[in-house]
Amino acid sequence: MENKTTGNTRLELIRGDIAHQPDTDAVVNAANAQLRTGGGVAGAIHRAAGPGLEKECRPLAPIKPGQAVITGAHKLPNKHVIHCLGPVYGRDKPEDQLLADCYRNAIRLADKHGLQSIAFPAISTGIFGFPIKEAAGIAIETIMNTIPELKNVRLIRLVLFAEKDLEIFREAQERFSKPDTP
Ligand code: AR6
Repeated sequence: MENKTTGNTRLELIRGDIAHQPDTDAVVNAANAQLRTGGGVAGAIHRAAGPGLEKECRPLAPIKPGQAVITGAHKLPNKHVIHCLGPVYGRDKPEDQLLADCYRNAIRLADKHGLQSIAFPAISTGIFGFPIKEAAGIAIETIMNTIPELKNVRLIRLVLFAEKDLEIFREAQERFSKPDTP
């Protein structure tokens, strides 16, 4: 586990399942535009939350790439689910800015709702095809640059499904904290 503290907010990188983060106020869903259950993260979250989540989502859809919306967590152990639509790599442009918008908008939404902790998956890096190394750099940079404006969020956790993805995110964190290292 890798921890970095900036001001009063900690960024934590772990390997795990986004649907099993009982100690964070919110978990982020890598959603589809219709906020329906799907594969990957969305499948895991909707399965664990139960059908009430999709019902609550219905009037909030469709959402646009980069947008984030908040719902209850239903049968998940968290208080809320924040649903983000990541960009489809090669289709939704500019994809780097849209991915940054996801992280920024989700964190701001959590902060606005007075939440203290939020867990993210690696948005867009599965079915949506965003190269993981590039996505990791954008995620880390956006999170670190958003931290100074936060009033409530004290923990931001990135939950990586695979050990190799965790390594890539750790390297991105190193690059961010030591930008001059080749
Ligand atoms: N916990 C943490 N990470 C996971 C989990 C999990 N349970 N399952 C997969 N990952 P994806 P996207 C990783 O495809 O690319 C859905 O069908 C996975 O290895 O879930 O944003 C939606 O309905 C990958 O690194 O999200 C959308 O249509 C990352 O999480 C579409 O897929 C994201 O993979 C969204 O695609």
